[in-house]
Amino acid sequence: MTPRYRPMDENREILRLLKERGYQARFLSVSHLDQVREDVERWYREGLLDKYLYDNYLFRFRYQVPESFPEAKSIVVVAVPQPIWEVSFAWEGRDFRSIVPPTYANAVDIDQEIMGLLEEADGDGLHLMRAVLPHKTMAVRTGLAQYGRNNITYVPGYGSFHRLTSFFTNRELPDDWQEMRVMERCEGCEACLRACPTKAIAEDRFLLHAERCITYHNEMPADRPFPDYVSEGMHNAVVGCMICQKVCPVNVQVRDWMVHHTHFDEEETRFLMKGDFSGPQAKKLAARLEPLGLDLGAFPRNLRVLLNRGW
Ligand code: B12
Ligand code: SF4
Ligand code: SF4
Repeated sequence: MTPRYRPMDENREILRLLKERGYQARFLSVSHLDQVREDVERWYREGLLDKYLYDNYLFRFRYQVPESFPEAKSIVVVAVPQPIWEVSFAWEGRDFRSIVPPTYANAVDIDQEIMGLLEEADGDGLHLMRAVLPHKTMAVRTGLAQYGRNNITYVPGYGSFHRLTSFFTNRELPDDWQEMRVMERCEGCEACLRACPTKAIAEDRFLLHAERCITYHNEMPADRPFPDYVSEGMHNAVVGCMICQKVCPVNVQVRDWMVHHTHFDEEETRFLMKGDFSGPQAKKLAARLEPLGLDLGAFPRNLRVLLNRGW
């Protein structure tokens, strides 16, 4: 029987089922991993990346073929469209609505779905392994996405409303490696730069001042208080921040794409606000939060500021 996969799959047949789901993808050869490392690490060497950010997010990237997968030849980078998820909380007799931005939810399910679709489209013998690598850098380096001035990536049709993920494969696939590109629409725009309340997006450089981003602070464990320059009125999501994506004209078609996800009743909200997470109720709520990409670690701090400001 002729295998459905051909070496150097120029027709990108391997992506057939992903495309049918509206997912976009590109490839790079593992021979570029040193360059991917350099794209990120040079900023750290130059002292432009915060040490906490590096140690907690970037240090775990592995810019090499995994020891347990020596036959890896290429990486497939995938963009999966995602809406804003609406979450509501009953509190003092009223319902408060808030959001979880695109990309937090369903990470594990999405990876599993993609692996299943790639395997099904390829036929026998495809091996895949999740890549712990900087997905944005690889998405832009393959032309899958372009950077916005806000340092977030944009894909055709869905703007920045997508989750990125990548996988090592044992296939030799077309190499999409190219120069990094910023969207043409950013020229003369600056809407995100003006709107960013903490000046994480700044005039002095393209690279985000990540340690000033609201997301950096509200993703930290809840025992870390917010710094003074992150005031209560700036908070706009249970975790993360949507300000620079909401004002972006490229997102005009997706910015109102919101789907209701979960409601926490008065008793559950009270428990989340208490901050003492022991017993069976904690387990139950952790399970409710998990599909949203959240855990109890962000509570009660993040919810308290939202309820205080009346969202
Ligand atoms: C660390 C991290 C954070 C940190 C730091 C963010 C940052 N910009 O580095 C914090 C906690 C602040 C954060 C926040 C957010 N994050 Co985050 N985060 C990550 C993580 C783990 C790594 C990102 C990374 O590689 N940073 C290192 C820096 C150096 O890389 P970079 O940001 O791509 O910056 C490049 C450009 O600045 C470029 N550059 C610099 N100068 C110039 C000049 C020119 C001309 C050009 C072309 C390029 C260029 O060089 C850099 C390196 O390539 C990824 C997951 C992953 N495994 O990749 C998710 C990820 C990037 N995050 C994501 C999201 C959605 C967010 C938030 C939007 C969440 C939210 N709604 O609140 C915010 C956005 C903040 C922002 N404006 O960037 C998504 C992005 C999806 C998308 N559409 O882009 C990712 C990919 C998660 C995912 N699986 O989908 N995040
Ligand atoms: S708001 Fe303007 S400058 Fe910022 S990413 Fe969007 S188009 Fe680019
Ligand atoms: S996510 Fe919010 S704080 Fe972070 S860069 Fe965008 S607007 Fe600024």
